[in-house]
Amino acid sequence: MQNASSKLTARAIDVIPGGVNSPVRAWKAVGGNPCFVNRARGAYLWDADDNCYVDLVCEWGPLIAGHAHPEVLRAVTEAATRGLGFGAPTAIEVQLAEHIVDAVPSIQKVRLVTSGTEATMTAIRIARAATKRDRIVKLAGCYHGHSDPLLVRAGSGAATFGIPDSAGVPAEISRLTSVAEYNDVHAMRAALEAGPPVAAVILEPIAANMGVVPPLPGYLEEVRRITQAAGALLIFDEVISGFRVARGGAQELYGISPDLTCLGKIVGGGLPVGAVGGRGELMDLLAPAGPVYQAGTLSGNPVACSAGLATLGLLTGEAYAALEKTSALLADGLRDAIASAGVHATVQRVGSLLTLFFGVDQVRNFTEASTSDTVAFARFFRAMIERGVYLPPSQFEAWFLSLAHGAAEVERIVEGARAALRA
Ligand code: KE4
Repeated sequence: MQNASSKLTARAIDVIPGGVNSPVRAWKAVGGNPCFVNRARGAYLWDADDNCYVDLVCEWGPLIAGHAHPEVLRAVTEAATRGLGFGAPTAIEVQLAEHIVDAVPSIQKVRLVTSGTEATMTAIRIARAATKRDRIVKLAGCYHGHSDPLLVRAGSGAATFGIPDSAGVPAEISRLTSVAEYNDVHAMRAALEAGPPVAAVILEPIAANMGVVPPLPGYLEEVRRITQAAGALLIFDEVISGFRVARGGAQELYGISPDLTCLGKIVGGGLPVGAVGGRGELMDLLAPAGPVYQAGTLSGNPVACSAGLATLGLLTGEAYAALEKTSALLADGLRDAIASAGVHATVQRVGSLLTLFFGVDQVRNFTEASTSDTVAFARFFRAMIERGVYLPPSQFEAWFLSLAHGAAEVERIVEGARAALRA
């Protein structure tokens, strides 16, 4: 008997490419039919067949306060009754911008957009305008959204010129992006030196798109130093880590000051908001203050901003302490389950971001991440879904916890993992 999700998949595939509006949702990496989600609250979501799961995706990070938090719903409803958007400046955008400026050490001014992709795309354009240079450097395994300059992977040979990582990206664009290995200062130096001067280095200060890979001690400090020496701007893509690992993000956690910061996810509280921020003289390059064009019909949408502001308002010191406690409890429980099952796997965690890697002892970069056992992960994913635990459907994603996850949810996840690892 076809269940509701598979019926919806059949309909979706007829009218939406791959049946989804973002590829990772299709479960290609883990197999099986994706669950269509019907509703969610707190740490739980229910699919179209009313199966209940404890959720470790949390919309890929935004829902750090949990699904449908009453405070956020109240703010959104209140904003919506005054109108959904105006294409004109509103007070709520200023309030959100002021909150971001207050929270993130290196941000003096911020432009609100509607996605992380727009934020990183804009940061690259600002850096190119500010330095009058064209080349950029990104890191293998770091993902910054789907703009052409950033859909690039390492080319062959010492040139370290990038090659397109997607059809439809011109080789001429990719050649302007060099790709280096994460956590490798020599590779970063080589990429900076392997061609004309570089406008910017962009990286996730805590890599979370190859699974969670923390920066090695001293790595970020070295990257800050050599970009400064090379006259290249340092762009921290904190779309995931921003407001996640600390109120001031990874730059507060590690005490590094980038030139530009990209935000997304949590700053929208579940609705579409992205942001790019930095020193005033860099940000004032953006139109209408300066010559760098950037625009958006829904940028700073007041309803979306109200969800973001309400969410940020919930992120107090106590909230981060509670998140840390729950996340540590989960990581310890998973490590214990791995040891009891005698499975070759490891857990890597920074704050409330973690990944369980199969078939490896540690992951410090994309080359090592690529040796993980994705078949084992797929089997584990399916076993966890059957036990009511909804994991990100890929080995190379982060698990996200929220303030709504407590000891009971950790218990359910760890018990599910014990059974799944034995299976
Ligand atoms: P969006 O354009 O998807 O809002 O943000 C792009 C982006 C930028 N930077 C980082 C570090 C990111 O992780 C992302 C998007 N993250 C993925 C999950 N790894 C979003 C999920 C999806 O693509 O559907």
